[in-house]
Amino acid sequence: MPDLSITDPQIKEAIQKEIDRQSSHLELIASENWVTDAVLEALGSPLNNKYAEGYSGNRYYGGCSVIDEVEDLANQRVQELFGCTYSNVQPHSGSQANEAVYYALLKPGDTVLGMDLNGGGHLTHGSKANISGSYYNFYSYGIDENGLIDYDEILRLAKEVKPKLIVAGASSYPREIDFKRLREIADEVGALLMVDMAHISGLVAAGLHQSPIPYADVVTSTTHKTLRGPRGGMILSSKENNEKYNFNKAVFPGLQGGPFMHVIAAKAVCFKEALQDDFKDYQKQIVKNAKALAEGLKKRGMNLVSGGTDNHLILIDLRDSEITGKELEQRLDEVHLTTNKNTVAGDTRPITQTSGLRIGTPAVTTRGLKEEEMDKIADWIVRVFEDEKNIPQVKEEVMELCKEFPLPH
Ligand code: DSN
Repeated sequence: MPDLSITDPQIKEAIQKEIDRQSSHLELIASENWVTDAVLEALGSPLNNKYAEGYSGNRYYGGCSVIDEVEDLANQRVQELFGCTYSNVQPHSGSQANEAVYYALLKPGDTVLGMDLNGGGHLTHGSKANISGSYYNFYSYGIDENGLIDYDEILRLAKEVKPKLIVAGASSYPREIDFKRLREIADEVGALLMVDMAHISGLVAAGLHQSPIPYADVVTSTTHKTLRGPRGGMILSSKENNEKYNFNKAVFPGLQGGPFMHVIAAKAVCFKEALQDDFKDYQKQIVKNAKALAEGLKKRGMNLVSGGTDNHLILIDLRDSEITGKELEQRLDEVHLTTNKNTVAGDTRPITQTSGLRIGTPAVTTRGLKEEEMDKIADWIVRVFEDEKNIPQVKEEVMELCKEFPLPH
């Protein structure tokens, strides 16, 4: 077979350019990571070629015996990893997993209580711009003046709006979430509880964050953030709940057609990696790095939402600054520090500008950076924030560090 450089030099070149960009930049987007060569090998395998609509032992296509083995392995491993009795590894993304759960549990117009986008929630937690906010009657809870989830306020709201479902979990909340308390609130108002643990699933797998599994009726996640697997989603629950709500049917044929078997194989590889002891060490380092970065930013005068972090991410609060989230993101891009602008609670700027900047440590931790380097990153962010004239010098220093820490493969 001819190489891609012969059959499609434009795409080959684009891939090489992206590899070069990833090598020469520090990746600080909280939802991104580096996968192992093993995960990439499964993703690039001929399993891509197989249609397998249905589930193991009950497919709509012939030739699925090997595919069944792969999907069974993925399910066994993820259930061992998170201590649950049901999983569905077919959702193509976290958003698809969330929509499938809504489809299984709700009817259009049903009332749901989820976390507001500005407080840290995800688009699929009821944003008007998303199908969730359009098909279902979503109400939102946010964070208090200290940047923390106010559980009493959630209870008050839940009593007022009487949701059928409470959605917990977040995309930009830097603190640990109390799932036990949310279960109590759900029980008090007779609601179901769904937890979207996409951002923190690696921390949960390593036992560094309270697991939602014992408390939620159903848990969704992506597989590519702290969990460090291929891009994709999954649903976790109990056998009994799947019998009751039929999550499988909601995923297929409800929402999706054929599963991406190469991605499911890569998920299986990721779950095996996450079951190893060194995965726990990796997750511990992610949190140590985030704390060191938060301290480095704070001691240099930056405001952080909630004053710090318990997990893998930090949210810089720029509401008092003339510089918007977008401007800081652009300045940091120039020095090869990749971050993303983010709305924050009380944000008065448009979503295209924002008053926040989200920073995460999973990818740089995979690259081998530790607390010492986190302090350097804090210093660079603050120098670039304070004066654009520092950009050329900081860029040089960032690129030097990138050379010291080559990509893991
Ligand atoms: N888009 C993801 C993130 O960056 O957090 C959430 O799905």
